[in-house]
Amino acid sequence: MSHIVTEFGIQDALQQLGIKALNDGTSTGSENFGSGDIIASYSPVDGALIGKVKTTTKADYGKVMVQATDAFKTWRTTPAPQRGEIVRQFGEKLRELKEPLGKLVSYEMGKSYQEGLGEVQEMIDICDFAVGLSRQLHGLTMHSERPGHRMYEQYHPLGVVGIISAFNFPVAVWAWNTALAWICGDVCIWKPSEKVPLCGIACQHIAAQVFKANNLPEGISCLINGDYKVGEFMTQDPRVPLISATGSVRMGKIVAQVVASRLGKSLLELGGNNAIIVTPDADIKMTIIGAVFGAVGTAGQRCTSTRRLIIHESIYDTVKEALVRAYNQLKIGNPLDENNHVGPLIDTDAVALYENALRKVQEEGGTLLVEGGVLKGEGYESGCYVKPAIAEARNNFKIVQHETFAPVLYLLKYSGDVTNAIALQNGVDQGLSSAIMTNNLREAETFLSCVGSDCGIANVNIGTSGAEIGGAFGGEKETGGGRESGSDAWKIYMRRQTNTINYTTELPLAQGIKFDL
Ligand code: UN1
Repeated sequence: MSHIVTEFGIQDALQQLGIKALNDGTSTGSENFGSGDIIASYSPVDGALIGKVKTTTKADYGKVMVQATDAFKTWRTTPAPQRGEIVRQFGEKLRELKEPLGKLVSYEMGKSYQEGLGEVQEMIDICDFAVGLSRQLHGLTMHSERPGHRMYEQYHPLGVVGIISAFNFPVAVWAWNTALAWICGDVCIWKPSEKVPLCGIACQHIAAQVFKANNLPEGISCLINGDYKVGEFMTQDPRVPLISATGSVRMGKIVAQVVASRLGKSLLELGGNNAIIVTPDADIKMTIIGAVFGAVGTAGQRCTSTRRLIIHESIYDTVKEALVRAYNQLKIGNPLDENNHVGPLIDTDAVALYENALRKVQEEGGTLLVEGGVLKGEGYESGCYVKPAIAEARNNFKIVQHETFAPVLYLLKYSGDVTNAIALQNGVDQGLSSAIMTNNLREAETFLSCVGSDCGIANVNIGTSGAEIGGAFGGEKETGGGRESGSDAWKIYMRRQTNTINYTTELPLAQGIKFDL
């Protein structure tokens, strides 16, 4: 047993979450969820086997679908505020279990414990948001052109919502979707990333307890496990009207096409290639904090991570030197140890992609300012720890155009006014998050205007990551166009119906058409 498991209380956390500790080759907490091949979950923190999970076969999926569709019959007729009450209880359970769940997120995924707690906090926040929303699922009323007629629209539950989530936010992204879908009257089937299956099982246990305590069917929340083939059970299934998928652009293009071929709806939250523009009017201290957290937080594995810094030539050297100084102070190591800033990448495949990016940027003519490299030796036995790197590059390099899910930051120089920086910022295929650091109102407003950033998220004087749940989250272009979480994102989880009611004894037709019999 790894010392990290004991020293950092992982064992207790697993117990509190109802996940049987093992390393003995049997399945954990997954008895109800599958009879297929077994996937093992290894921690990128210390390389230890945390648990094994049975995957979902096509036959298992069939049973899950029966449970889900049955549960939908009960759930859709439960009044929305009562559904909100269930979500409130789920949020309360998350408050109780914030520490163990945050710890599991940190240990299974590799992000810092603080970020693990932050992720659970996002779940709690979206529950609170959804509770209020459960009394506000309102449509509009319109005036009818016909006398004695009333016209309005209302929103009804959609049915079974399929959620496919990525490893980097193993619990929060599911919660953004499921908390809203639940209050909307939908039931959910979730396929978490096969890299973090125990986080999925922990969440399923929490949800199941709440449903049981309220005599509700567990089918309101279903979990399936496995790789993309298991995801295909849902994307191909016409009984699943909405697929919400988070992950790579490559994955999203496949999901979008499969779902569109059966005219289903998809909500896609795909890759980003996020930049911060640093203008001559930027506060340098704030810039460095925002850029460093954006680039190295979650070891550069957020879809909102800062990948490019677009710096004005007049302050380029100042920013560059301050950044290098800050990078030299970064502590890399066990993410459960709060002294460390940066934890491991998710696995050694991710390490290979990181190394590839460093190689490619040099081949294309870039220069490494902070070299990076894979860490070896005590504490780094998992082989997943890398040093955050900075490279001077150009926006048209192929590798700069590509999202590498690792802590590699590209510095790009611009001259002239802010429109040149905006052109660079927009000059990529992705369109998730963007930011400008400036105290100049003209620059800030130009950046936010319709000729400014083309991203779904555009920030002034904060970094690209760490969006709050209250706003709609998502992006344009290859990021997929979906919006999750706050604002009116709930509408995608419902079907809209327009109703016209005639309370007269006449039957006038619209558009003035006469049809006398
Ligand atoms: C993601 O990386 O898929 O804005 C989600 C952020 C977080 C969510 C990131 N609230 O960085």
